[in-house]
Amino acid sequence: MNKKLLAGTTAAMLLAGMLLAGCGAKDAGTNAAGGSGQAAGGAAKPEEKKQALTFRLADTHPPDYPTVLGDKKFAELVSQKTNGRIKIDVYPSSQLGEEKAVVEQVQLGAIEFTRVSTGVVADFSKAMGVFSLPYIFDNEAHEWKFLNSADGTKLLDSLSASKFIGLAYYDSGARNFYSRKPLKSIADLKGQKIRVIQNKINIDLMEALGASATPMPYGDVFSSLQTGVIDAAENNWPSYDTSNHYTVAKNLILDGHQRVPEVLMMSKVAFDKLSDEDKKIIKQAALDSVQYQRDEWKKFEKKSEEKIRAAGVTITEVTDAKPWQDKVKSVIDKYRADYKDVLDAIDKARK
Ligand code: GTR
Repeated sequence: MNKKLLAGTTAAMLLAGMLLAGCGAKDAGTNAAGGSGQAAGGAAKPEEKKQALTFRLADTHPPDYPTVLGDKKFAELVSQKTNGRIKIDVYPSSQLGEEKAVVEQVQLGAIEFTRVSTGVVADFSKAMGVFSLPYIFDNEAHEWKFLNSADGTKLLDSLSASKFIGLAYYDSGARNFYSRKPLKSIADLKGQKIRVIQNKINIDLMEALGASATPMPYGDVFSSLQTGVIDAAENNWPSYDTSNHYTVAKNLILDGHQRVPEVLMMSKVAFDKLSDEDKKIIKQAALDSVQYQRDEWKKFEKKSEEKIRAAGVTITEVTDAKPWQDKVKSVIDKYRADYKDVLDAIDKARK
C-alpha cells in the first residue's frame, strides 16, 4: 500500500474509532471508575476528582523529524506535570491526514493538537500569513528575536480568533527552491511549475518570480515531482531530505526566500473545556519544549545538509540576495498595509 493510501486508511480507521467511542478526548477517569470517578467506599479525594484525558497531536513529518521530537517532548512534559493524567498521543507521518485537513479538524475540535507550518495556517488566520512574505528575516537570530518578543507572542495569541490556541513556535530554518530542471539562477525559475503551500502570498510570490504556483498537499509532492506534474518545489534542508524530494528534484538553489516558522497549536474547542490549572500546564509545557526542538532542529538540519551534499545534488549558492529581494519586492509592497504593525515589529527586532 502506498504511503498516501495508508495514511488515508489510518485516518479513516481512527475517525471510525472516534465515532464508536463517541468522543475525541476520552475521560479515562470516568470510564475507569464506572462513571463516578470516586474512590470506592468514601468521599473522593481532590486528586481523584481530576479528569484523566487522552488527546491526539498530528504532525506530517516522520517520527525522528525535529518537529515530531518537539511534539513528543511537549507530550512528555505534560504527562510529567500531571502525573500521567493528561496523555497526548503523537501521530507522525500524516497518519491523521494532510495538514490542511488536520487544521480544519483542529478548528472543529475533532483533533486536539497539531504541529503545522504557519504557511498552512495562513489560510485560516490571515495574521499568520506574514511569515510567508519573502526575506522579512535576515537570519535565524533575527527571526527568533521577533518570535520571542511580546509582538511575536501577540501574533501567536491572535490565533484564538480562528479557534486555535497558539502554544509555541518551532524552528523550521529557511526555504530554498529545488527543481528537476537546471536551477542556477533566479532567471531559471521563469516558467517553472512550482508546488507551494496553499496560501495567497505564496501564489503572488511565484508570479513575481515568473513561475507558476501549484498549491498541493505536502504528501503529494514527491510523486508530482517524480512524474513531472510539477517541475519544482521549495523547502528547508530536513524536509528536502526526509521527503526524498532530493532524489527526484536534484537541482537546489540556496536562495533562502522564506523563513516560515512552525506552530504548535491546540483546538480552542478542546482548550476551553480544560480546567485553569490544566490550561496553564499545557501552555507552559509547550514553551518548555521549544529549546529542545530548536537544538534538535540544528542537529538534524546539519545532518540533512551533509547527506544531500554527498548525494550528488547540484547545489548553487546565492552569494548576493539583493537581486532576489528586488524581484519579489512587489509582494511585500502588496501586503505592507495589511501587515504594517507586525512588519514594523519585525524590523525593530533587527536592531
Ligand atoms: C515543511 C513543514 C511542514 C509542511 C511542509 C510543506 O517545512 O515543516 O509542516 O508544511 O513544509 O511544504 O508543506
